Amino acid sequence: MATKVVRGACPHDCPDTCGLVTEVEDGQAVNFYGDPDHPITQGWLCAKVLPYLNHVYHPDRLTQPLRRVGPKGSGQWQPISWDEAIGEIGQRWRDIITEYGAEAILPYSYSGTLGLLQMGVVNGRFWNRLGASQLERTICGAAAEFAVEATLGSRRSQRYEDVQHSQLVIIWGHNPVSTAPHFMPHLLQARKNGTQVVVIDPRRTRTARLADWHLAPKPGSDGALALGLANHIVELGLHDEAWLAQHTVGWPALRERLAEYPLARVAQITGLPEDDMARLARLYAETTPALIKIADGLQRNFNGGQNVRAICALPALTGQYGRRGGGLAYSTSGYVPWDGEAIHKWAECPPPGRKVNMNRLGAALLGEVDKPPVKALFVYGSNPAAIAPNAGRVVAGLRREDLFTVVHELFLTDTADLADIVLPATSQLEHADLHKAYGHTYLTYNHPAIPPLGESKSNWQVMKLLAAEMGFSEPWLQQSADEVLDEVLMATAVTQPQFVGITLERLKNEGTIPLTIDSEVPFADGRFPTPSGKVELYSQTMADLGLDPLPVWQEVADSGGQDGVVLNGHLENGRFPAEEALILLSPASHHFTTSTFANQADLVAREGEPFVEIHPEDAARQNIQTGDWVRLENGRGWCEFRAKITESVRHGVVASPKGRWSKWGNGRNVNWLTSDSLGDMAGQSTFHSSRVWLRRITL
Ligand SMILES: Nc1nc2c(c(=O)[nH]1)N[C@H]1C(S)=C(S)[C@@H](COP(=O)(O)OP(=O)(O)OC[C@H]3O[C@@H](n4cnc5c(=O)[nH]c(N)nc54)[C@H](O)[C@@H]3O)O[C@H]1N2
Ligand SMILES: Nc1nc2c(c(=O)[nH]1)N[C@H]1C(S)=C(S)[C@@H](COP(=O)(O)OP(=O)(O)OC[C@H]3O[C@@H](n4cnc5c(=O)[nH]c(N)nc54)[C@H](O)[C@@H]3O)O[C@H]1N2
Ligand code: SF4
Ligand SMILES: [Mo]
Repeated sequence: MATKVVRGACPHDCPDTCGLVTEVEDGQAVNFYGDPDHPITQGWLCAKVLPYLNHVYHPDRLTQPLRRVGPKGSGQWQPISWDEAIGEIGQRWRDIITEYGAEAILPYSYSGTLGLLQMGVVNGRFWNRLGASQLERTICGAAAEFAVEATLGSRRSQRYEDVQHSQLVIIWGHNPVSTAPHFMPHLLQARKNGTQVVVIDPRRTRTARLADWHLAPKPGSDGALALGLANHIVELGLHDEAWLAQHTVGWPALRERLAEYPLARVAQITGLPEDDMARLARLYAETTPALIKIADGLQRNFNGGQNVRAICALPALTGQYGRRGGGLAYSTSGYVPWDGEAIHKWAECPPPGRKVNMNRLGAALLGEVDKPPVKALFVYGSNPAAIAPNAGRVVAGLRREDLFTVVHELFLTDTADLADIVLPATSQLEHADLHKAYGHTYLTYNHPAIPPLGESKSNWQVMKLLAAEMGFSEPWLQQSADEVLDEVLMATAVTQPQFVGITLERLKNEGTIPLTIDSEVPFADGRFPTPSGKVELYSQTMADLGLDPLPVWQEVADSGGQDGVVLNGHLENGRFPAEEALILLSPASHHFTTSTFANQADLVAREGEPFVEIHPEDAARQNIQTGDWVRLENGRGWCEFRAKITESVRHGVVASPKGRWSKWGNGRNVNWLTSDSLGDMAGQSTFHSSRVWLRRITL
């Protein structure tokens, strides 16, 4: 039988955006592997996506639209046709629009796929035409994006392989072994050649285990650490006055601010020994090129935006920006600004004013948003019942009898369980798309490899059906996938020279094409696309928003859901004693992408039972041993885990990875404990600021 070889792109939330190869026989995918010709992938895939055919052909894949027949959440469904499903959605929406207006409809989506079409365009066109509420997509990295752009003007990073030129790499609150695996071979090669690798993380992560030096500060203390290191560098006279004078705004003011961060004070805040910080400051100042690599984990804190601002100041202090192997590696997203108008059609359909922050979903459904109330929810590419903070409130909101919820999904997730109508979605092997990356600058076209399973349809197909049902006649709501991709590519190339010559036809033929970036080294010309053209240590943008225009460390404590957030002070009252509070981190798991894959038996087996890591000192106080069942609780809720006693978390910190499906762990997961307060910038999530209390339980 003839084997067809089909090239694609990994759609999952990961900076590597791998090239995929699917071998197909008679419409069935029979073999699947990393594209050997993809410059980043180099023929290998991560542990999560390598067994992808188990995901695509999972026996639980949804294949038909379903209508709820029993009470919400009862698991009683009746298969219906697509015509019935779309007709019913249209009827319910029209009634809601008549009574409350279209802003009573809220689309909820995030990163099930990162495709230009199935995420980008799908998030824009139809919802703008409908006039639905806009979702503020702030759950992941909003504060860091905002902080980095305010400071440097754009999100640009050097190429993974350029780490070969770094003499020192500080990986700060980031765990690339799990979350950016294709960076690792380059880092390990560099290390072999003498590059020093330092990891700053309250947990001894898989990445930290491979480093020369691991420092474990208290969560949320990074701003103080960065400013303390900067202060010490200035005290030693190791900063680069000339570079600062030429390339930055606000250095004199920042210099004054730094005096507030002597190492003695910073040691109190971070819990790190003064000597270690002094050594790190000297190492950083005396080693060139020195790279700081961050991602988003570290900024999911109340003070996360300012902490990132403080970190961004360090490479300026020692003149590391613009050097090959130096500076800051955060994201390459700034190189690929798709044409917004082509995606959203704002000119024809100005978006309505009403915005809902996705971190506040539970609160919004329970009445925080009332003009108009949210009466209909349409969820796709996301599993909010499992991944949004303060899950108890999200679930209570989803259980509202008067809320009409549609979930478009591959599986009956925790969220789909609470829907009124479930629509079956295609997997990446079943639809077309185009992918950029946030860790590199290649574009990759995803050819559909196999026909849709059962009656499943892609996000864009569903938008087209809904548009027709609502009577919208705009041609841009009925284009084919390739017509949409072509339009966005062409529109983007008009203003972005890096796209010139990159056509859809070439992408379809060649699979992966690099953008033409004028310099491989970010900011090599010494120009920063900020209003001043310089690194904005002092940011007028921040000042205009009422934020501190200089990097600052703010002490912030979560109330644990007892009575709001306490700024610059300690919470003493409440049901739980403040002195026994622990900080809960819920980082990326190695074998799932947030909740994607957490229903796949082979990967669940490798990840093990839901567990929480506890430092021996914290465990000893309650006589907890590895293997015991423990309950974490706070004012928001509780969840039970197997205890793992380990020194890989610092004391005062417990860690349990994100992404478990609640229905497979006594109906709850870690997000029943997490904070849904917003961070200091851009409406950011604050998962890692969550305070919890620990106790042993007997089952
Ligand atoms: N295997 C796997 N890969 C993934 C994902 C996944 O779920 N699994 N998720 C994807 C997504 S959605 C994203 S956004 C990225 C995230 O990529 P990363 O940011 O690398 O991942 P996280 O585990 O969220 O956070 C990184 C580290 O931050 C640490 N941390 C938390 N709070 C603090 C703090 O206050 N200070 C410091 N210094 N460190 C802190 C955590 O202990 C954690 O080890 O990964 C993507 N890749
Ligand atoms: N406790 C805690 N929670 C967290 C975080 C944390 O650090 N700690 N991190 C947060 C972060 S960084 C992120 S990015 C979010 C991610 O949260 P989500 O964006 O919700 O991501 P996933 O959990 O991967 O769920 C994606 C869903 O989309 C579905 N899907 C995939 N492809 C398609 C498609 O083409 N069409 C449709 N209709 N559906 C599709 C998948 O089956 C899956 O159920 O989680 C957040 N949650
Ligand atoms: S999740 Fe990341 S590393 Fe894994 S295949 Fe996808 S892009 Fe590659
Ligand atoms: Mo994310």
